[in-house]
Amino acid sequence: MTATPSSATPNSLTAAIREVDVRHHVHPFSDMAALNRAGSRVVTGASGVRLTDSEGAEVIDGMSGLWNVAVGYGRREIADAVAETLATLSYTNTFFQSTHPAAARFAEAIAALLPDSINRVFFTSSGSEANDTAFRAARTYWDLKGRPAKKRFISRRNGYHGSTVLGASLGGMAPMHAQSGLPIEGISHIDQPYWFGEGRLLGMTADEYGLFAADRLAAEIDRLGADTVAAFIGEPVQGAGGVIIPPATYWPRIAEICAERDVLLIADEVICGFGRTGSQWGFQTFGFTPDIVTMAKAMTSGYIPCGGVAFCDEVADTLANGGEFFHGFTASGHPAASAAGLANLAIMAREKLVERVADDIGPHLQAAWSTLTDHPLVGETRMVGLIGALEIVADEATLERFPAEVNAGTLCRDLAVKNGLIMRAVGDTMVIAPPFVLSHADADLLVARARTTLDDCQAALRHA
Ligand code: PXG
Repeated sequence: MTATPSSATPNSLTAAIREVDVRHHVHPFSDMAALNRAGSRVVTGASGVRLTDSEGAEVIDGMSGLWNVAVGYGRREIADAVAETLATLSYTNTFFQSTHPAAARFAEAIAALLPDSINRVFFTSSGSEANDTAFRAARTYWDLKGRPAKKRFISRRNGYHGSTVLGASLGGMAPMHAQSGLPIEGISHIDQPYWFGEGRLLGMTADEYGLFAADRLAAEIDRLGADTVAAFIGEPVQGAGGVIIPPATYWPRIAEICAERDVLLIADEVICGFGRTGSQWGFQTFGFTPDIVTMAKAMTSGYIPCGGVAFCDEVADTLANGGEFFHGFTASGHPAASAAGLANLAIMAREKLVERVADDIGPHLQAAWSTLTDHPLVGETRMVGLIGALEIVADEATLERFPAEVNAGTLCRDLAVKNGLIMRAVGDTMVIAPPFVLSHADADLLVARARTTLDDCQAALRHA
C-alpha cells in the first residue's frame, strides 16, 4: 500500500492495490479465482469498532477482525509500547538461558489471570502453534510419567484448532481434512454439543443433550482404552464452527470424564480467552478447570501476532524436571508481542473491559440481538458475553433450512457489508463477536443493520 502515491483518488487507490494484490498475494481461506474476479475490499484504516476502506466506506466490525481485536482499533498506547520496545530491544531469543523484561512480565500478567493451579506460560506466535505446543507437551508429559502409550488425542467434529497440519488434524472441519489427507494418525473426533443443529433433532432438551454429547467422550476413551489417550481438546464455545454455545451440563461432565480416566483436559481459549464470554476464560463461564490452556487472538488484541500455552503446575513441574523439552519458536516471547500484550492487558484492566462484557455491553447486546428472533428468517439467536450467532431458516415454524445451493449465509454476509456491518457466515449461521469497547449506541446500530440485512436477504431470496 505504501507504494501507492498519496495523491491517488480513492478509486485509483482501489484499482492499484487490487491489481498488485491479484498478481502477487495469495489469501488465506479464499477461493482465489472468485476473489480475483470480484477484487478485494481494500481496508485502509480502523478506529474504535470501525473499519474504513479505500472507497471511503465505513463499516462496524462485528467480528473484531478475526475475533481478536478486543480493545478496539487504533490504540495509541499499544502502538507506543511496541515502538518503544522495538527501539530498545528489537529482538532477543528466549532460548538458551536468556529472557527479557517484557516476556517475563507478560507471562506473570497472564498467570495472574489464571486459576491458582496454573502459573506458567510458553509463548508462540499463533493459536495453531499454541495447539502444536500443547500436543507435544501433553505427549511428553505422559512419556515422563512412564506412560508412553498415552499418545492419542480426542477432539470434536466442527471444532477449529488452527490451520497447520496438527491444527487442522485436531480440528474437525471435513473440507480441511479432505484437502490434504488429514487428520494425521492418533486423533479421533466426537460429535459436537450443537443443540440447535443436532440435539434438537433428537428431541432432547438442551441440558439432556449436553450430557448426551459429553458422554460420547467417555465412550470414545473407553473404546480406545484410557491407557492410550493423552488428552481431550475443545473450545469452550466453538467459534469458527458457528458459535456453538454448549448446554450448561456439557463442560462439567467433560471435566469429570477426563479426571476419572486420567486424560488431560486442554481448553482451546484462542477465541474465548481474555474476556470474550464475560469471564476472563471460557472455562470459568462454563464451570471447569483445564490442565492446559491454549491462547492467542485477544492476548494482544491482534496488534502483534502472539499465542501461548499455560500449563497447570503438575504438567509444568513434570516438564521442568524432565530434562530439555525440544520445542520452541524463533519468535517465542518476542519483545514486540510481549509489549503489545502487556499494554493490551493494562487497557483491559484499567477500563474493566471484561467486567463490561459481563455486566454492561454484554447483556445490552444480548437483549438487542435476541429481538431478531421475531424475524421470519431467524430460527434461533444465541449469545454469551460478546460472542453470538443467529440461525437463518427457510421456515420459521418448522425451522427447516434453505437448500445448501442457495448460500443464504453468504448472501446475508455480503448484504451486511453493504449495510455497514461485518458479520461472519458459517453455512447459514450468522456470527458476531464485536470489540469489548462497543458503545450502547453502536450495539443498537449493529442490531438495526443486522435487521435491515435480514430484510434485504429475505427480499433477495424471494426473487431467487
Ligand atoms: N484455535 C481456535 C479456537 C481458533 O479459533 C486457532 C486455534 C488458530 O489460531 P491461528 O492464530 O493459528 O489462526 C483459531 C483461529 C474464522 C477464523 O473465520 C477463525 C480462526 C482463524 C481464522 C479464521 O472464523 N481461528
